[in-house]
Amino acid sequence: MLLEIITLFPAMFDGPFSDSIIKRAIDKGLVSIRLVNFRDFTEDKHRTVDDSPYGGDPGMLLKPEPLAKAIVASKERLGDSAPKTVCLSAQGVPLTHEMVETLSREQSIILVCGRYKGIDQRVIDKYVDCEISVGDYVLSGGEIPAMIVVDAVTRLLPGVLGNSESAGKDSFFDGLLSPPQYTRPESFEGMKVPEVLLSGHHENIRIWQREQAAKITRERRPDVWEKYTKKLKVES
Ligand code: 4F9
Repeated sequence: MLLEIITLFPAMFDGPFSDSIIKRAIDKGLVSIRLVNFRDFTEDKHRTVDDSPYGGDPGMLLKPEPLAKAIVASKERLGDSAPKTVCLSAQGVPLTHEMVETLSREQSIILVCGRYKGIDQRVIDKYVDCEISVGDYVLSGGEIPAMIVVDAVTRLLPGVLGNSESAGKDSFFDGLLSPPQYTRPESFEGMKVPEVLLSGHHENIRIWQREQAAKITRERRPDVWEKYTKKLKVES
């Protein structure tokens, strides 16, 4: 997969992309990530990327020309007639595992990281396919959300995870949160590992894990629980 990330702060990505699973995926040639600083697409002496919004609201907006030029340059370089172009913004649709799976099947993706009060709407209308939010809180920009998308998508690419890490049993894979997990020692600061997990009775262990997963999903994420029960009804 080819990724191009359009940002004013390419150095923010150095750390997260130079360790662990993303680094391994890059080293194996399974994903290639190019960082593009759209300030390089300005043409004025001051390399201006922002301007005040029409309508008189306070704060600054990203002006359209440098961003649009950077997106067009990425599209040309990718050689994909229609690379998925995604903007990270608080106005986006909330990211879900299904969206991550869909994105992981793309040949190439352009991620556009907004800053300040956002981006001139005409860039979104003409050049962006979808806007994604990673949660209902305001961040300083789209860079960390872009890292989240890259992490979530990269681990689904064929060959990235080894067998022991396989994505199949992760939270949300089967629509529920993961049950609590334990490792050695059997007793830690007076707290015991639940008896059933030590029993060696695989059927009972699975039943217990299902019950726990259902319980915490119901309690903590009624939204996820509702989606899960609806899906069960459709399937039966
Ligand atoms: C982007 C928040 C994606 C949540 C970008 C300010 C953002 C965001 N998800 N907030 N700029």
